[in-house]
Amino acid sequence: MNWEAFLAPYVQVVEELKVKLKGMQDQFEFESRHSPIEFITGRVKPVPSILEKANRKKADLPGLEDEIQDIAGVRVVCQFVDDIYTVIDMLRNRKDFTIIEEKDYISSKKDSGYRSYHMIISYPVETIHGEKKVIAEIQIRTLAMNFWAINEHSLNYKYDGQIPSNIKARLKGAAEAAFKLDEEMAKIKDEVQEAQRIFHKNKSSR
Ligand code: 0O2
Ligand code: 0O2
Repeated sequence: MNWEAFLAPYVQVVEELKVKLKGMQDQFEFESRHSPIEFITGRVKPVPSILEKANRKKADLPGLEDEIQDIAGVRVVCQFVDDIYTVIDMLRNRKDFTIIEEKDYISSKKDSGYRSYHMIISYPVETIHGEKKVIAEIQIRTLAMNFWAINEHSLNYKYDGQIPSNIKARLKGAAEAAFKLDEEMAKIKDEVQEAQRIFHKNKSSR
């Protein structure tokens, strides 16, 4: 298997999506509007993780591209929960890819406590052999959801997916605390945005 050749279109998708999403973020800033996007990250899944997931899903190499939907992954991190829905609406209105599936782990969190909104998209990439449709996953989450997920992810690595039950229980508690933090921040969002508007007005009238 020539992994470099296989992964090349995925590398391109991640790069293109990062540029496009960062472009959306910049436009909000040019217009002095609150950007629903705080930051963007992305990665192509490392080969050992692809093989491990293929094994877990009992996917054969030819079917790999359909079975593993997050070989190309881009993450959009937002300040507030309702920013997530603004981002979702903007993504639904785009014409440069099609949405295959949406997974709402915000209204129905996973057993682990994981919260996030996932969009699985089909993204057309131009290759020297013509257009290739590549499946990619966009994860949209708040800073608090992201903080929880990266810590839980590290622990999963440490314990090889078998997190001890006392730590699992703590993680569930931490997920609830992150959820409460998002709720509390939502309540003062208007205050924060009004302060930002006043700040911009004063700055531009100077
Ligand atoms: P792990 O634990 O093995 O995942 P940049 O130059 O900043 O654009 P960079 O530095 O290569 O890009 O990485 P980035 O985009 O900041 O990502 C940092 C970490 O977040 C990486 O973890 C990625 O695996 C993970 N990550 C980022 N975006 C996604 C995504 O959309 N999906 C998934 N599943 N993971 C993502 P590490 O450090 O490789 O460690
Ligand atoms: P990594 O290391 O981040 O790349 P499905 O076919 O829907 O059952 P799949 O593809 O696992 O299976 O979909 P799902 O559950 O939507 O998860 C896709 C990605 O979401 C994961 O990729 C993680 O990045 C993230 N995710 C899902 N559940 C959790 C969780 O409980 N904790 C954390 N921290 N992240 C989660 P990978 O390939 O599992 O991992």
